[in-house]
Amino acid sequence: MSGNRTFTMLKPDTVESNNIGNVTQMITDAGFVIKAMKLTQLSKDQAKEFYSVHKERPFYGELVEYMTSGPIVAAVLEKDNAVEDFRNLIGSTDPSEAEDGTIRKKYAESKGRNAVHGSDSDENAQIEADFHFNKEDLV
Ligand code: DAT
Ligand code: MG
Repeated sequence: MSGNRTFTMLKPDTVESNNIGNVTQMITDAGFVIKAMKLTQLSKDQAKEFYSVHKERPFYGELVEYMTSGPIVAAVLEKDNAVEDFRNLIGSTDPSEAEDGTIRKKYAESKGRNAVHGSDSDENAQIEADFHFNKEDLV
């Protein structure tokens, strides 16, 4: 996967508040093309592995609990400069610091329950997409 793809999850708060459609609309309006998408629920082991980079952080347990509290939507997105452009579209981790017009400004409840995930590098986008999808799942 080169610099034109990123990986996202619409987190449990987005699914629970019935905002899958609204958030997906913001993503496609911003020019991203959906290459793969599925509604799924993470097991504890999957969430621990996905967020293992944060395992020493004080919020790790809370993060794993939250990410396994309900279904999520995992997706692979394509656009030029996908990783950076998607981070700009989602906004700061803490929604109180997120810019107007970003997904987190509009839909995130808090720094913990912050509506969406976006990969932070091309390398991680590839790893995260592979975590959730097989090659044949991508259109
Ligand atoms: P981002 O999701 O913006 O890439 P991150 O990679 O630093 O942020 O952290 C991953 C997730 O962990 C984040 O989306 C929500 C949670 N998190 C981060 N910092 C937190 C904090 N101080 N308190 C509670 N949850 C936090
Ligand atoms: Mg991150």
